[in-house]
Amino acid sequence: MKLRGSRIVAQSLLLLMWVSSALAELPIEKAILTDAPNVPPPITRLTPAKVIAELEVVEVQRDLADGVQYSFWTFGGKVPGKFIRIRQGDTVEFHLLNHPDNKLPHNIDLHAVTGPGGGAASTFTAPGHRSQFTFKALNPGLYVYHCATAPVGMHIANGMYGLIYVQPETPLPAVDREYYVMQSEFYTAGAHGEKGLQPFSMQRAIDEDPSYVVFNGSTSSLTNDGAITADVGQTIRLFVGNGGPNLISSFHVIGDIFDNVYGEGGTVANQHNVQTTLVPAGGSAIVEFKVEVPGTLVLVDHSIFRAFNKGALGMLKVAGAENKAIYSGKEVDEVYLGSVGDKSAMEASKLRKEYAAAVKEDPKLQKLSKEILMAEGKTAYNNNCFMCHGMNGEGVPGVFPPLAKSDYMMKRAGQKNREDLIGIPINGLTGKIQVNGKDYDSVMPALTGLNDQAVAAVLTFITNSWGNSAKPFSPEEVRAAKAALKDQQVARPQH
Ligand code: HEC
Ligand SMILES: [Cu+2]
Repeated sequence: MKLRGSRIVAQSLLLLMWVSSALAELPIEKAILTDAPNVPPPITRLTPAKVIAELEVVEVQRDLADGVQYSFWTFGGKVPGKFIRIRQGDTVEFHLLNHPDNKLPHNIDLHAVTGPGGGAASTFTAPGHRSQFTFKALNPGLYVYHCATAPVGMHIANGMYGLIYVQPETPLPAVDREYYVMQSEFYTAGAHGEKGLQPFSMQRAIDEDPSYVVFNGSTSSLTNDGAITADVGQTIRLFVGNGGPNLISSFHVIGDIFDNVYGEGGTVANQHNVQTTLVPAGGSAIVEFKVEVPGTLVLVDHSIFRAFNKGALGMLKVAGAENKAIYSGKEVDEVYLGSVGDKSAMEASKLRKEYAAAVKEDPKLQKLSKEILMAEGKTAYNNNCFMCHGMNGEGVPGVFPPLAKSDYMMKRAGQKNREDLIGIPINGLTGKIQVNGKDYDSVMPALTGLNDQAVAAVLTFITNSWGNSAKPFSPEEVRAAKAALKDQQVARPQH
C-alpha cells in the first residue's frame, strides 16, 4: 500500500513538472492592444506563446454625437474596447483592472474562451481592484468580448464590448490594410440629436428602440477626419463586430463588393462576391475586398434609416489614379422631366384648345389668325413649293400639277378627306393622279422640315390663293391628321 501510494505521488509530481516545464518553455509576450479603427499587427511567430493581456475598465464621459455626451463604460477608455490579437494555441494570462475612480464592479466574458462564463466569474472586479485568470485559445476566429455584470444589458448598452481575434495557426492571406469596425446601439433618454449629457434609458433598451446606431462608439468616429484610408489597388480586411445589445447589422460598403466573407467571424471564407453580410448581436464577420478606384466608400448598416438617421455611417477614403475602364464617372447629365414633362405638355394642349375655342367665337380674332396663317403660308410656300408648282400655283404642264383652281386639291379641302391633303406635304405623293382632266404620274418628295404650324399655314395659303377658297387649316388639325395617317400606315404598310 505504502509503495503504491508513493508511486502515485511520484507520478503526480512528474506530471506537475512536465506541465510546468511545458508552460515554462512558452515564450512570454505582452499583447499589443489597439483602439479602433486600428488592429494590432499580424502575429508572425509559428509556435504558441504565453501572452499577457491587460485591460483596464474606465468609466468616461465622451461625445456620442455632435453636442451630445454620454457616460460610457469602457474596456480601455474608448468604445469599442481595445482590439486583442492572439494566436491559436496561445495561453493567455488575462488581467482585468477596474480603475479606482469607477463606481461599479465589472467583469469580462470573452467569447474566445472555452470555460464557464468565458471568464466572467473569474474576473468579477470591484473598483480599485484587479483580477487575473488564464485560458488556452483552442479555437481560432474573431470573437466578441463584453462585460457580463448584472444588469448585463445595461453594461453592454453603455459600451462594454470589443473584439478579440484568435489568429489561426495558418493565418489568413496577407492584405495591405486591416481595420477594426464595431457597430452598436445607444439608448438615450432624449431623442436623437437632443443636446447635452444624455442618461441611459432602460425602457428604450427593453423596447429595442435606440436613438443612436453607430460604428466605433460615436456618429463621427469613422466619418470625415475619422475616415479609414487606403490607396487604389490595395486589399482591405475589415474585422467587423456587433456589440448590440439588440440589433443585427446588415453590414454593407457602398461602392465595393466583398471578395471574401468569413461569415460570423469563423475561419472559412464561406462566401465570395457579397454585397451585404449579416453581423449578429454578440457576433462578428471578417470581410475582404480590393479598392480599385479613388473616392469615398461608405460603410453602413443597410437597415438604412439607422445609417442616415441614427448614425451607422462610416467612410473609407481611397486615394489614387482614376480607372475609367472600371468606373467612368458621370457620362450623361440631361433634363428628364418624366411625368412632370407629360403634365406640362398636357397643360399646353389644353390651353391651345381653349385658345382655338376663343378664336372661333371672336370673328376679329378668327380673321387675324387666318391672316397670320396666310402670311406664314406664303413664306413656307416660297421656301418649299414654288420651285415646282410655280409662283402663282400654275405648275408646269405635264410635269408638276397646278395648285391654282386644282379640282384634285379642292376636292380634298372641303369637309371630307382633308387629312389626305394634309398628308401630301408630309409624306409626299407618287403614282397616277388626274388634275383638271390632265394625268400626272410623277414623284413629289416628302417635305420633312415642316412643323405642324408650317403645314397648316402652307395648306391654308394654297387653298385660299389664286382663286381658291377653303376653311383654314389649324396646327391641331394637322396633328390629328398625322396621327390618323400613321395608324393607316401601320394598318397597310406602304411599298
Ligand atoms: C420637287 C417638286 C415639288 C415640290 C417642291 C412640291 N411638289 Fe407638290 N407635287 C409635285 C408633283 C410631281 C406632284 C404630282 C405627284 C404625282 O404625280 O403623284 C405634286 C402634287 C401636289 C399636290 C396634289 C396635286 C395638285 O396639284 O393638287 C399638292 C396639293 C401639292 N403637290 C402641294 C405641294 C405643296 C404644298 C408643296 C410645298 C410645301 C409642294 N407640293 C412641293 C412636285 C412638288
Ligand atoms: Cu461592466
